[in-house]
Amino acid sequence: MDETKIPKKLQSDDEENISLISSLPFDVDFDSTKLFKYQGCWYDDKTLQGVLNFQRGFEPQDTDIIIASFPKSGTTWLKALTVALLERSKQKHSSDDHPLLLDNPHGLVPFLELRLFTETSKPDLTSISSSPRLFSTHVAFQTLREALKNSPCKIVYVWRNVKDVLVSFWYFNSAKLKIEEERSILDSMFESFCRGVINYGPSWEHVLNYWRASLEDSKNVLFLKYEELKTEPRVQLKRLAEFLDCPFTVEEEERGSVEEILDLCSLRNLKNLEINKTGKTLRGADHKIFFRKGEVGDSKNHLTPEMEKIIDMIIEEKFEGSDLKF
Ligand code: PAP
Repeated sequence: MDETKIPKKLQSDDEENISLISSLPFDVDFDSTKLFKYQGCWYDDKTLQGVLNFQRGFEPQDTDIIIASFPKSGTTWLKALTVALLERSKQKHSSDDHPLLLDNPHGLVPFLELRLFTETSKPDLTSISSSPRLFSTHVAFQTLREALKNSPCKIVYVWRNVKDVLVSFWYFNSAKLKIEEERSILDSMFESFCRGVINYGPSWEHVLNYWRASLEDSKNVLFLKYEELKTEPRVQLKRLAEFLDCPFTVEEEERGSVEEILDLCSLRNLKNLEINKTGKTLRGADHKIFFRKGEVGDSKNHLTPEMEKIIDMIIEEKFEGSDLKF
């Protein structure tokens, strides 16, 4: 491409990013991708460019809601639940025009660093019509906080047992590459996870930093656990609704709105929607690969007892002093 045709802002974003990235410590992950350590968190080059653009250019609105997570921790589910909660206040839908029937949760709640800010620090966000605006991110809390520039946006974080995260990631990665799940890849991913050198890792730092933030600022940071969403979905959904200032009314509860949303957003339902069976994200990933089993403890079927023991020991040590447990 002729350089003179690249918008000026984009050129200077790229130059600033490349110069910063080249000064950072680096390492390689399970598939030899070079990762760079930025603000305590590892990112591949392309992701990090999006992170830097986001930090530099995001103009938060006080009403924004940010869904945050370490990848494979329940992001898609939480996006669906949040969309469904907020839709209640909008005009009545007919049975077939609910946003979740028309688009995948990732299309409805765009990633900041992975979609909106990948190319530029000044994307045009005027077409985002939802109010409040809904965004998502996998970036570390310290990085998100800087990007939010003291704006009191609401952050909802979901975390999950890292052993299930690892296995989910293995399946996702194979599905994305359209290859069989290979044991050797899981073994290499395990090693990367344990070293913490994985995109957005270390996973324990990710969780701990959002957890601390939720203690310090419970009005603006909600900390949810995937396993609790599974075991007590009603309680957790109502917690989310209250946090987002849209609690269920008595009439809604009597009418079964809580169950309706849980059913709409269930893995079984979302997985079987036409849009999720056949559609693709803007980045070209099949929607269907975001929906698999959604089981707690599926890692037992894939990790050896020795692998489990090693992860348990790492997490026990890292979570010491917190009340976090898998
Ligand atoms: P992402 O970070 O790439 O968006 P994310 O949605 O966090 O992925 O994680 C995908 C996991 O959530 C999958 O778990 P599994 O591999 O263990 O099965 C997926 O099945 C699960 N998942 C997706 N949607 C739902 C849902 N509606 N309810 C429960 N689990 C879900």
